[in-house]
Amino acid sequence: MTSLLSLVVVAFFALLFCPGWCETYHHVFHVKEASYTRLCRTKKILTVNGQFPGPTLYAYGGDKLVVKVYNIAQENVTIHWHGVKQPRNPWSDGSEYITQCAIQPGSSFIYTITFTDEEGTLWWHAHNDYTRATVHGAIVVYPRHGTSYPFPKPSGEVVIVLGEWWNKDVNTVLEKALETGGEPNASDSFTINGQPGDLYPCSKPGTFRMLVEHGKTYLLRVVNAAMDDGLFFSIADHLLTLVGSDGSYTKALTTDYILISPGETMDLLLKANQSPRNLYYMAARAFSYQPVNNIDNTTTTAIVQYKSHYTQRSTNPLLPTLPFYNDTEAASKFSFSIRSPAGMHWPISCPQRFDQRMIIAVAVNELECQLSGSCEGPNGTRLSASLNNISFVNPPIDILEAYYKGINGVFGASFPSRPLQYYNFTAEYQPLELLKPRLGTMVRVLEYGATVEIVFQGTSLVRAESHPMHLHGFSFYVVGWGFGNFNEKKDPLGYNLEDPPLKNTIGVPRNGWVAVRFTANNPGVWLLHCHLERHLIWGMNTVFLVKDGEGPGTKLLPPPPHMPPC
Ligand SMILES: *[C@@H]1O[C@H](CO)[C@@H](O)[C@H](O)[C@H]1NC(C)=O
Ligand SMILES: *[C@@H]1O[C@H](CO)[C@@H](O)[C@H](O)[C@H]1NC(C)=O
Ligand SMILES: *[C@@H]1O[C@H](CO)[C@@H](O)[C@H](O)[C@H]1NC(C)=O
Ligand SMILES: *[C@@H]1O[C@H](CO)[C@@H](O)[C@H](O)[C@H]1NC(C)=O
Ligand SMILES: *[C@@H]1O[C@H](CO)[C@@H](O)[C@H](O)[C@H]1NC(C)=O
Ligand SMILES: *[C@@H]1O[C@H](CO)[C@@H](O)[C@H](O)[C@H]1NC(C)=O
Ligand SMILES: *[C@@H]1O[C@H](CO)[C@@H](O)[C@H](O)[C@H]1NC(C)=O
Ligand SMILES: [Cu+2]
Repeated sequence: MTSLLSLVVVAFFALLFCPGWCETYHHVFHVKEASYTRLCRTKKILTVNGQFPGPTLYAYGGDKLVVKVYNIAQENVTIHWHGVKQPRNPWSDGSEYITQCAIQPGSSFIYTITFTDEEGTLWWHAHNDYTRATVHGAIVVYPRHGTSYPFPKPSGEVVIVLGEWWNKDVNTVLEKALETGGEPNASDSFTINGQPGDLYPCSKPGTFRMLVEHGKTYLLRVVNAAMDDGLFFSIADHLLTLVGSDGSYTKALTTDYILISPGETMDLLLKANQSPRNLYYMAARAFSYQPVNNIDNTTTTAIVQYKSHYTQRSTNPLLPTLPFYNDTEAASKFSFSIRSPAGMHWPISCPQRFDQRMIIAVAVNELECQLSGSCEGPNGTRLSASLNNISFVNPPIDILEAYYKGINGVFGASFPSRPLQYYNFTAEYQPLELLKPRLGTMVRVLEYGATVEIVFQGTSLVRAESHPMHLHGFSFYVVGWGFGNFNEKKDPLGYNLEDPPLKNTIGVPRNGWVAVRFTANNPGVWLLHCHLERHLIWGMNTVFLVKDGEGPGTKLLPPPPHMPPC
């Protein structure tokens, strides 16, 4: 009798999450070193299955992937499935010190990746130290069986992974930065599908080529897997039509360039409607406010080539014009034009009211130098970063384990819902006494089902920058943004609650703010962080601990049999 009842309950939830046919697919990832030659030199990098970028995973809406990760390299690794909500199962989220300890050399771990409403393009990447520089790949989620895209089916599709290449070993870059307290060295090139492209030395033969047929439309699934820079991206003489981002569809938005922050994905339709006789570059370049000598100001390219015997291969491809590297207007204009489809077939579930509003000040900070000499941060200090003035300190064991087993002393629960101190967040000059953060391992506890608004307030402490904020375990609706300080009385009046885009990563405008809303209906332990890797390393993160709900299907799942030990 009970088993019959539980069968009915299971069938009910299977139908709820998976009205069509859903499948489970198995994959094996071997994390290992491989030799790659770029920019005239050969070096060993950490890869999955020897590939850079790593393998693309394919699924249909509602499917499940099971990935067994063997670490046969010399260093620790964890893998995060960026943008997959993983309902009730943070055990497979892959963030080191938050939901698991590292998979150490010689050991393995099985991740279960459960898709629900995600469709479009997502990605996976390592989530410890600087390993994600080369350990990453795309996830393609086709429409759930029996459904279709909200746009005409394209004739073909191509995954475009934007990345970075360092001539030095990335671990050395990180170690050096942490040791000296200064900025990590900028990369030596950006890459498109692992290739720097024609404008870099020794790179022409490998340049990625996309072949198109005149008159056809293609879907570009663009992922920004770069570590430290947003990227402007464009294709010479061609318009791009955005139709999806971060695993959700959008209203069609036609543009001649896009801005894509680290962590974001963009699904773009490309109509091959220009002269087949020319070659066209697709190109990407940094969007950054780093001091001039600290940014990689180079341009990566790939070639769009028409399948036609008329193509004059000897001609130089046309280069698109990209916005200038510090063009805030161009960045915000694109980012905040994105909208949800929000029609009858694509209902949105944006909370119209909220149980709590959090205001989170996002800041770069300074700490005292701990070297005998002076550090390489501003004025001889050591660089740091914080959310609401708390610079996150990694705990000795992961927070999820401590929460699940009731182990005390690993984290505190007092992450403030507002800045403890109000100041002119975006002032041109900041008082020096504000620059030093508190250190701590603080989480914010959320009740199951609470509707939450977060206003990310950019600050000019140390240096005003644009911060791509990413939340694990959820997507959120981006309901408002502006420059300057958030005004709690006036600014909410201008919110878009009609067709806000559903995202998992959003760039906080430089010296500005952005407001997002979500429902805390996914019990577990979920990381919130800036997706600029150097800021994450410096502590620009916190954790939401979402409590269990009352009813069936609202509680954290038990851990798999073998979690990696610390
Ligand atoms: C960083 O760049 C500086 C100057 O170009 C160089 O001297 C230093 O060796 C680099 N450090 C690393 C770790 O790449
Ligand atoms: C960055 O590159 C662009 C185009 O290649 C160039 O116009 C600009 O002067 C460069 N900026 C710096 C700071 O090097
Ligand atoms: C953008 O860069 C240019 C040249 O490097 C500089 O003159 C200008 O002040 C910068 N703008 C901002 C807002 O930083
Ligand atoms: C905050 O600083 C900005 C930039 O310097 C300035 O324009 C603004 O007036 C200041 N706001 C207040 C309330 O002082
Ligand atoms: C952050 O906290 C430290 C230590 O309490 C304090 O000195 C500093 O002024 C605070 N900064 C801000 C921006 O609140
Ligand atoms: C560096 O120190 C000078 C002099 O005390 C001060 O004016 C400046 O704001 C400081 N800059 C930073 C980023 O700490
Ligand atoms: C690898 O992970 C283990 C377990 O968390 C940790 O004890 C060790 O220090 C890590 N090694 C490195 C090099 O980070
Ligand atoms: Cu940041």
